[in-house]
Amino acid sequence: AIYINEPSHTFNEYLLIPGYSSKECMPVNVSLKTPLTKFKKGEKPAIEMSIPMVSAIMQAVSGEKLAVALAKAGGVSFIYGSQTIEEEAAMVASVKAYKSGFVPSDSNVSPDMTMADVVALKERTGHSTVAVTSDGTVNGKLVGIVTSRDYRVSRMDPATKVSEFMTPLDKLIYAKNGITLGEANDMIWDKKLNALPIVNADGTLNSFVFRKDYADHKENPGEMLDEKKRYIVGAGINTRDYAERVPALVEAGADVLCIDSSEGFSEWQKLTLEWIRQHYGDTVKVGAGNVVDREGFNFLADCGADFIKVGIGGGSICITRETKGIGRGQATAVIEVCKARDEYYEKTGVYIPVCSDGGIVYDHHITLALAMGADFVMLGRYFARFDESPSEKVMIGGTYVKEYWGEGSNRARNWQRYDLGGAKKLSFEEGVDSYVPYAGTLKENVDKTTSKIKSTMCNCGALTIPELQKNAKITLVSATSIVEGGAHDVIRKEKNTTDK
Ligand code: MZP
Repeated sequence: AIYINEPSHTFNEYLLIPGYSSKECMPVNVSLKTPLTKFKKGEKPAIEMSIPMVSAIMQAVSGEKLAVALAKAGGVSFIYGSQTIEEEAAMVASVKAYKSGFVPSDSNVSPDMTMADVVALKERTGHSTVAVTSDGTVNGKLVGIVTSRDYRVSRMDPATKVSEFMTPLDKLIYAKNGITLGEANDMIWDKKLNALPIVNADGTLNSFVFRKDYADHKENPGEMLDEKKRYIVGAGINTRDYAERVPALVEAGADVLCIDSSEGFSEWQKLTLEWIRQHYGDTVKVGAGNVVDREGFNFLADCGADFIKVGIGGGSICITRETKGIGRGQATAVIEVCKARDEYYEKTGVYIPVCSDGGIVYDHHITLALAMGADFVMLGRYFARFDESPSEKVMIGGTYVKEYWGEGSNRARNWQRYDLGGAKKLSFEEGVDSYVPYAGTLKENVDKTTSKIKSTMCNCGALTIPELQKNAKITLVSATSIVEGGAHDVIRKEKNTTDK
């Protein structure tokens, strides 16, 4: 046997050491954009996400409702594969049938920011118009806009406050949500605007219609603003019925697939990837996994995976380590695989995104996973807690909880995930059936989580995920200092169990 004498570690055994934060290091300037699929040096990935979060390929997590909510928030869901091919394809098709509105502008500032902040924001997003909302978020009330002309003037005095330069609401041309694209376009041209803000009934910003939006959609001026664009959705596949399942999912409109397996360093994954490449070339994007070391990563990279998932045994509902004695501490696995990914990129010029799958307990574990090199994380327990997950919400002991069960539990019976050939059945359980605290809507939770990630990134002096990966300083902590990390030596008045 080969012995690795260094213990493998979990995220909870690490902390980030703050780096230098310049005055540009404000959450509003942080971009969480990240690649989902591989790309060559100098090229762009076929699919990018606005937030580094995807939902687990699980019955209790990724149905069509959650997929739409997560796509709206900028991430991607992978519809679960432990259902018939027809059922899974129908779920994918129903997500694709939703039509998204014009994407809400990510250019939001609050009135008390400076024009230097606006200029930085404009340069980052490329938008000609910036929304000024009461608190700088898309949920705040629209109180004004700052246009390209204002930036030019403000360059002379970047310290000026936005409130002094913005066009206030009472002087503003804006439209109520529900008008047609043709009507919006007429207003844009009549009033010589670059962009028309659209507000919801409660006065919050819904979106901007830019001239470019009209150019992209002008063949259909009657289209209601809420139409045309489709949400990105992924779907899980297995290594048994891919010859039937993949065509059905592609036909239904799946944008990306992922082989769902508890252990991905196998010939079964190679055969699946080969079949997809033979039949679809590179047009069908497919992730593979899960692996926990350099050899596993290199194998799947050479087989042609579009992204590679890391994690064995760390999932909240997973008992694989207890039942089979296989696995690796999630942080150690991510660190080693990401190092292999960087070496592969150096050698081949092909960047294969790495997904850290399972074991995220606190929001800051996401930031740690990213700092350790992951491009995005896959979460099950986290999303299962929300209104949009497919599972039942029940009251237990006076509190609302949602059901959450593993794919390797007798309830899900996803034998294909654990398949090593042989009988088509789950011989023993590798997952449990459980409850998780109910936590409300996806949007409010994802907003809170991403704002924590952005805030930590600012403390580390990073405005993008690649900057965090390059510059983060990470320290192992002792068992005693983990205790010091929570509230201690006080009697807490109350604890919100859903707020991590
Ligand atoms: P978590 O976010 O709940 O900690 O972990 C979710 C991940 O656990 C999934 O993405 C999947 O990789 C893994 N999983 C799903 N079912 C089981 C099981 O029954 C499991 N053992 O380990």
